[in-house]
Amino acid sequence: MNPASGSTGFVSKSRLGKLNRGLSVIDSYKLLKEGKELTEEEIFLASALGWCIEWLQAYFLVLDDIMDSSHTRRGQPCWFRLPKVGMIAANDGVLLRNHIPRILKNHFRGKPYYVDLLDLFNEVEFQTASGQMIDLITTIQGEKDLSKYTLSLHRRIVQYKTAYYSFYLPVACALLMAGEDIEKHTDVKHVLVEMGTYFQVQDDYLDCFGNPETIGKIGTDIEDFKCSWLVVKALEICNGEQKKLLEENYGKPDPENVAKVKALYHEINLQGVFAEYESKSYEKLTTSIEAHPSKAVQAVLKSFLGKIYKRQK
Ligand code: GPP
Ligand code: MG
Ligand code: MG
Ligand code: MG
Repeated sequence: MNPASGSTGFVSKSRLGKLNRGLSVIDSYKLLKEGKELTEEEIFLASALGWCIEWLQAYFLVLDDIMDSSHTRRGQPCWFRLPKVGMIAANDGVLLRNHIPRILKNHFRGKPYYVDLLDLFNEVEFQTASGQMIDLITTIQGEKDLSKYTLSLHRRIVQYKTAYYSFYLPVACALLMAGEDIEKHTDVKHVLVEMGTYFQVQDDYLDCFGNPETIGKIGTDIEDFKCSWLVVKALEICNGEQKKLLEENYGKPDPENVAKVKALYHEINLQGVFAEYESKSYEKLTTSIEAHPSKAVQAVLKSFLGKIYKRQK
């Protein structure tokens, strides 16, 4: 029985991943085909690529939760938190990752775009691990200095750790399947990276202001001294006294310190600042999408944006 199903055998939706990234490959491919009925083989192959992205995501999350000392994921304890799992989770992560080249070899070996697919997954994994590295080394104990937390550092982190694998990768898979040269689609990549940046700002926002029941995870960014969009914005807005409060309380595990940071976020109305950022980002992204010459590509990008705008989870 699936461990998520409990005694009823019924798997509650909130305890599963949303599969957004995987499903986006199929959606994007359909839109690129402009209404032409897909063959069974095409649906199968697009689904296989979608699953490759889901394995990649599972691998990242299992390891990210260890690195972030997180507690819950998808409404359950993080995998490494299970007493019988512990650090075996690190090897499980590697096994999850190994599904990707195996699936690609099984189903795409004979395709003209096989090498490009392998290269794409390798490159995106490298970008993500590089972003994760910057995310982690900015929080090193003993070097806790909030003055380095700027929007440009935040942007670099989130672009690499989130945007490439979550947004560019599904569309790049669909483009390769459609016989396109992805090197020629730098404008599409640019819009998707912008969208991925907006998506991670939402993730940072939900870490503090989201409902753990809905997002399936308990935030740890304040405790972990993360270069979150919230702390960067707070530092921009705060007066001297408020900055001192942040310096004294940010990055400490004690719930009392965390509560003080959250109270400050409320006091300076970070929720309002985020709401404004959200609508401005939506407008900017829509303008960039509408500037694209292909209606099919516009449809792919608009469908992505529609899925994440004002998301609560
Ligand atoms: C999201 O950061 C980034 C990742 C999941 C990439 C991890 C990359 C590795 C190479 C392990 P996050 O920590 O804010 O995500 P969440 O809020 O879901 O924990
Ligand atoms: Mg995390
Ligand atoms: Mg992380
Ligand atoms: Mg997060």
